[in-house]
Amino acid sequence: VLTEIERLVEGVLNSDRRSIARCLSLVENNPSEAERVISLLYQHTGNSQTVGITGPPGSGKSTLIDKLVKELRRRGKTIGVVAVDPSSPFTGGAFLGDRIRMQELSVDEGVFIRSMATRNNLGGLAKATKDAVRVLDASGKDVVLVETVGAGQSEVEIVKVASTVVVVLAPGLGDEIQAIKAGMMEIGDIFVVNKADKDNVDKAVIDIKAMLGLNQKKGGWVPPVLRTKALSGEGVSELLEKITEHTKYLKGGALRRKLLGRVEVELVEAIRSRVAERVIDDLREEGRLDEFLQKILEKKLDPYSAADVLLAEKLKKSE
Ligand SMILES: Nc1nc2c(ncn2[C@@H]2O[C@H](COP(=O)(O)OP(=O)(O)OP(=O)(O)O)[C@@H](O)[C@H]2O)c(=O)[nH]1
Ligand SMILES: [Mg+2]
Repeated sequence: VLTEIERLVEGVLNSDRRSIARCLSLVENNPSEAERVISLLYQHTGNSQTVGITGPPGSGKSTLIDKLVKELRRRGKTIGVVAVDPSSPFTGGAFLGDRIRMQELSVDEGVFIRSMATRNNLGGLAKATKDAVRVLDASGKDVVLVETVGAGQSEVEIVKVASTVVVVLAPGLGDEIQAIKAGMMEIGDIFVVNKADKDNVDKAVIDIKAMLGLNQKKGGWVPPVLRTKALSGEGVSELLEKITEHTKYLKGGALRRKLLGRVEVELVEAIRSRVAERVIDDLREEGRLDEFLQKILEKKLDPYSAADVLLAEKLKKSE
């Protein structure tokens, strides 16, 4: 007999929409159940092409994704989209538009769109996003697109769930300056100057190329700078060609290195959170947590020494 979680996982693997939706809700709202689901799905992941779309608020990311999805559908691909919106104050205006677009696309069986809630802290959101991508990947989508607003460093981190990162900028508005600040120059594999129907496009392209020249590594992938008009769809198929080119480049060896680095970070994170949880649970059970907190507050103990003491205790107990 299958457990409920096993049935859910089987549904996802069969690309059942309802199972995917339920699984994504778990990932978002129930971290411990989510870990069980991901454990079961894990061996079925890694087959999708994952593409992060990031950039300053309002640069046209959602409009571009809408056009990318339509073009990919024309090419017979199935698609998952995760829209992360950790900074809703910026995006208030665009959200309704996104919703309408999403409804339109979600009638299509080959497309699954999910927007992630904003109530999580950024760390939790990053983890939930990574797992959401895994769910869509395991469900058999050919391509998974992730939209994040690149407004701050931690938001930029989120997009690292993707193998290919597309940075979408728009002319004017000092976006270029914003981009350096947020570290977008380092994470972009492909740069897009959207709203190419506007003035100052050439200047934006030149600026970005100049900045890229500064931190370019020899022998690696040279990030192209493209122009798009997301509203009309102009430049979208060129963007898809570049994404495919980048995927091919990654398969030449760079992907394994990239993924090994990420797997290490993830393993360290998982150990860290489990150890912390166990130590704190013990303390709480024994009714000693408050005592430790008070001591630290009263400067009788510092947090680092407290951690050393508690870890030593825990290790001794488990001998
Ligand atoms: N002129 C022009 N406007 C565009 C173009 N692409 C998008 N826009 C407009 O720019 C505004 C923002 O577009 P969105 O696609 O919502 O931008 P976004 O980057 O997803 O925005 P956030 O998610 O809020 O960060 C909308 O009013 C779009 O219609 C374009 O190529 N040219
Ligand atoms: Mg958007």
